[in-house]
Amino acid sequence: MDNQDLFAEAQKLIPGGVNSPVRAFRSVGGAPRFIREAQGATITDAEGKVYIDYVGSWGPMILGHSHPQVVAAIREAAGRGTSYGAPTELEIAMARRITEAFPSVEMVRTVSSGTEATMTAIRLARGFTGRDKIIKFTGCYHGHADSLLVKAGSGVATLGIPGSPGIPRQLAELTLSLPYNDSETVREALRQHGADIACIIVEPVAGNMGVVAPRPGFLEELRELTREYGALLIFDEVITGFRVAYGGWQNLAGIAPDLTCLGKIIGGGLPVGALGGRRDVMEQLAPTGPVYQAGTLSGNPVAMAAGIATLDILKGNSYQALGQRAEALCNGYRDLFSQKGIPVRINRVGSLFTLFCTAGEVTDFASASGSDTQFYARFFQGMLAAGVYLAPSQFEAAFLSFAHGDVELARTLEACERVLKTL
Ligand code: KE4
Repeated sequence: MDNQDLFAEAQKLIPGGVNSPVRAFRSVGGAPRFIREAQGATITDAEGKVYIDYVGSWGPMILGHSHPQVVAAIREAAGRGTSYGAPTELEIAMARRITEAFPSVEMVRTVSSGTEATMTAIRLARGFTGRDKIIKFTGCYHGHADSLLVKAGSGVATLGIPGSPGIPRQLAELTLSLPYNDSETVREALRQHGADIACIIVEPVAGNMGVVAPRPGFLEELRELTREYGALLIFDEVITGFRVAYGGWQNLAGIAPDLTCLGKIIGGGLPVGALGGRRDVMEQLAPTGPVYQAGTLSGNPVAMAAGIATLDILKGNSYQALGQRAEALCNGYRDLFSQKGIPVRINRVGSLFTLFCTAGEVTDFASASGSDTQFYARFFQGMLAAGVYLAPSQFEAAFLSFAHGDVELARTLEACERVLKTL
């Protein structure tokens, strides 16, 4: 069957035909591509069409798809059993790698998704501080736990869902969502509610409104303010962890949050999330403390093997070279858009970037929302037809992998040049 037929079939059995909303191509139109396999920098759909992939499973595939050493590690682990529901040496090995890569992380709990990591982190912050209110930032997305689906980014922003039905008002009222990069509003919120704020959770580099870098000083001010008011600072590094550096943004910025959330890359493409941080906080987690959290497949041995293999390869790779390649691609895009007189604002941090179809700076969700999402949809469809698979939403990041070489970058820019001529 072709993509259209598969999509029709899938929609009979799965809401929207997808198991995660942003995959549905709702904001860019057309039928999503049903992927049959992926190798290196490319994915192949059910019709046998090959695309240069800039989604990379939304971040995990930084080494490229089907990396031989990662696949071998998965095969080897699976041959010894796929899940035990008991501790393994692999979980110690994963925890050691994370604590060595993140100096602020003294202890780690692995879970099965980024959502579980952030959901647990705010429960832990509430349990540790005895406070109920939390602060997040509008356009940041931290997974779909109830308290965090307030003015969220990613698929919530893509689909224009104001919040989400199903979240009790009394709970939603405990979440304050403030403008990203605006520490004055944070200062004011803490002046009013400081004694009730359990934590501030932030994407240190926002990836879910499209890529937005922190204004110099913004994160440092959050660190100072949380210390002043006795709230915990949580860095949601699910995207940035092992993406922007071997470690996270915190290593580059020299900031030590109290808790860090991870996911995506640490699973090497298998379901893994993790939270870690200060020992005195983490020890409040069951069974050493009263804050409960659990998971049947937490620390799954096959997922650990995939993640460990991925991290061990990454440790020897050059993030600087990856960033330079991303910069070359973004400069190529900028030149082509400029030659056509089409406004574009490209925000890039390392191998993470977003082409915003707007002329002005994009520094928060309000400015990101000023982008021409209709133009983005036309550009997306043109690139897709030309064999380049971009994020099917203006409010997402593009992810470059170590498997994207000069050939892939040249083909991408050739496609862009052809597509812009048609728009
Ligand atoms: P998951 O539960 O999807 O593993 O992770 C949630 C999450 C937490 N924190 C950040 C910063 C995240 O970006 C995410 C998930 N990212 C989205 C893409 N922007 C996942 C893609 C999807 O929802 O299908």
